[in-house]
Amino acid sequence: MNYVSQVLENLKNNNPNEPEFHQAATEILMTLAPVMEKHPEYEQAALLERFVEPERVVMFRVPWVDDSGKVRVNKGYRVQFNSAIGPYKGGLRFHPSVNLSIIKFLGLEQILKNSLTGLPIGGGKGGSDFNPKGKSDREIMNFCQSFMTELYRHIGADTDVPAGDIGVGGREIGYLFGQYKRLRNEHVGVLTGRGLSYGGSLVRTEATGYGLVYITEEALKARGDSFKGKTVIISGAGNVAIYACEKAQSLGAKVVAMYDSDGYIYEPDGIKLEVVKNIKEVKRGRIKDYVNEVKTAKYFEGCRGIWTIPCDIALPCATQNEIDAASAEKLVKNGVKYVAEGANMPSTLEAIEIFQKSGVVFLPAKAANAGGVATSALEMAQSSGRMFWTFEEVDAKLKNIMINIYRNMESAAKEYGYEGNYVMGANIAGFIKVANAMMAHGVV
Ligand code: NDP
Ligand code: 2IT
Repeated sequence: MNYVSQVLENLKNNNPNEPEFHQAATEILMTLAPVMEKHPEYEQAALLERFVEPERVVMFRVPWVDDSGKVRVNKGYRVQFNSAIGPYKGGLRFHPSVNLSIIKFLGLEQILKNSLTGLPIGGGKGGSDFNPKGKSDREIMNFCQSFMTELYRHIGADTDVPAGDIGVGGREIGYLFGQYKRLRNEHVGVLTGRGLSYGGSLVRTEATGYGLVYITEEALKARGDSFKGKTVIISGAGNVAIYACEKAQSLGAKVVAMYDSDGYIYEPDGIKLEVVKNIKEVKRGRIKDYVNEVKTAKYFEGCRGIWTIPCDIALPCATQNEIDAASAEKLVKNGVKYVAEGANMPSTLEAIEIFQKSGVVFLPAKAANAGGVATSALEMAQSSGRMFWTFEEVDAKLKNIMINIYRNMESAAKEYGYEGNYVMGANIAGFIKVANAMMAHGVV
């Protein structure tokens, strides 16, 4: 058995009942075999065994009081996966499905994603099985304060810098930051995605969605094409989905469908984003409310049906494994040409294979959604430099970073003989930098 297969088998045996972690590790490790052949010194140094083992895992109790006065208890997590190239960096997810397997898959992905940005950030991820849906602002604050009351001792501006992810946006980051500042008596860049009045960066809110569209635009451009006139499907109706929609529309695309976890809206004339923003960002409501305001649109219960709508470009921006083999086949049959992942691991391994075999241009998450964390790193730079860049400055840097990611994964894929395979390209390009740093640090 070759080195990568051995490491993968051991990982599965040593971490049973962690299917998402196994899935992410399989996708990554299987593409690294050619790197291991070229660098036998990595095996000697047990580099892969170290790479797949988090440097530190923190799990903790989060007790809080709900509005009726009842005490509730949730699980809290922070996986500090790899700090070879910079402080741990990655979001916090609050969703009832969160468990150790999900946080570890996200953390592993984050190492390579952060490396691809070209900025000095290591990989980490955290969160809780707390469900923010339907909670009052006071309950959200109580929860965030309790969560930070444990987390604060493990993080720091030069140690580990969390940010948002599913269920964690500007409101939650504000409460988390307030509690950190109170406990540490320090106003520093310990979280990103902060409000503009207390150290946040312009464009961070838009960054993941904009970045996703910038890198897809680059892939289109390389093929003599553009977003203009393209039919686009975007899953999700949260932070990433909304700003992917905004940028795609501004480039002339027609976004015809979006969803939340209850169901999807289909609007053949093109979605009116200001209506979605009002429902989601202002009212914290459900996507089905859209059809009350836009009479030409239709609402369908359930999510999977969205992938049966014909489109040129699919941008999955909700959650892991939202595109399975059957959905991928349907998309291909209906003529999809580009799939770019805004969410983390939205396509199953089988779905990826179907896209690649069918000649679909497939841009994997760790490259395609890196704009969010890249802009987080720009927020860190502004914080430590006590500077504040304009929207145009940050946006230009973000675009540049996304174009560079595209070029780097393109050339890494080519160098290893897998031209056009961006899963190979992104994993290899991301890994090499981390591997070089780990080798330089010795056995740690
Ligand atoms: P939000 O919480 O803002 O939005 C998430 C959206 O996805 C909501 O519409 C939500 O619907 C939907 N969703 C979540 N879980 C499910 C599910 N199990 N089934 C169906 N729909 C679901 O999160 P973000 O937009 O920030 O994150 C979306 C994805 O992008 C995640 O995979 C995240 O890891 C990834 N990502 C986020 C970045 C960021 O900067 N925010 C950066 C890079 C990646 P509902 O409200 O009904 O739950
Ligand atoms: O998955 C991700 O890259 C994020 N949720 C953003 C992480 C960050 O630190 O900005």
